[in-house]
Amino acid sequence: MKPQHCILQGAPLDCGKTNRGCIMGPDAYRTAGLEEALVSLGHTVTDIGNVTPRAFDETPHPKLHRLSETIAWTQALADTTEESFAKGMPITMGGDHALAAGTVLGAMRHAAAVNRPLFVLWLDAHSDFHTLESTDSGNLHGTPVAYFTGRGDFPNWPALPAPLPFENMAMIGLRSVDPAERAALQETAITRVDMRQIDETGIAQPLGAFLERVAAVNGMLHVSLDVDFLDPAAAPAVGTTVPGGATVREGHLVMEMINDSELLTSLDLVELNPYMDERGRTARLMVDLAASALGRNVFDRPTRAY
Ligand code: 6HN
Ligand code: MN
Ligand code: MN
Ligand code: MN
Repeated sequence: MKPQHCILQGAPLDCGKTNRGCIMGPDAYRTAGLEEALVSLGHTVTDIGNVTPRAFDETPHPKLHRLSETIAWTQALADTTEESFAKGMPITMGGDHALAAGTVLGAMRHAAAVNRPLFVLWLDAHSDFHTLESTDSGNLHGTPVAYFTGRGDFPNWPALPAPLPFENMAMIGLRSVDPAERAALQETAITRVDMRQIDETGIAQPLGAFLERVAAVNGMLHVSLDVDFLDPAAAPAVGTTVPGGATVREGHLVMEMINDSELLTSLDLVELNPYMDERGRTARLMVDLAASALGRNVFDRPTRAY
């Protein structure tokens, strides 16, 4: 990856689920040395601080948790992300995965302005493909993919320039998909790579095929990395633990392939719950994965305990 101007934006959004703690995520990434890691790789970095949502009025909804707050965050993050694209590469330090509604919308607006297709790589145990109707938990971090692909009604949410085409999306690491999400996914052209496929074919083959499709049309690539993509033994600081996730090696391989592709244009680091971490090990691992996506060589990984 050529030297970039990285725009670190904190998104301490914690409204996408009932368990609290992701509010501390941005400061955990700062403490774990994200900026220093990127600078050491030859990039320049501006940390613009934490985004704040506009004032919102939360009228309790019978099913959906903190809907107005999530909409307010979506607007603020879309606007900030769009502005950050004018300066460099937005790297969003979450915050829970509801933030991706805003960051992907911001990336969509930028892609429309520069007339390039946007692709999204979703690294997650979950598909986050619920609509406001189909969610059974009422937790909106389970809904951003439905929002930005134009599936289901999201009344009062910011309008999309155009829905993200299903063909422009890959989900890798799947192992916890609710029945309604699964039925809906099967009707789409979203590339879905579950842990069984990863075990059978390796992770490099399906990822490489997706990156080739992005490169073939000079696409922009937004990567959304959920902590629970990783196995909880390696990354315990997450509220939605699902055993059997990606290893540290698979995580680094994915990130190194993303770096080699030179396609990355924006990155989300989501779902880190520092309250559940063990002496910062998950925050450090996430920083190291981000560094791999931005050019850290396999031989240059720091020797440090996770
Ligand atoms: N995430 N499918 C579950 C739900 O509550 O709808 C889990 C969502 C997890 C969200 O991965 O960011
Ligand atoms: Mn997620
Ligand atoms: Mn997840
Ligand atoms: Mn669910």
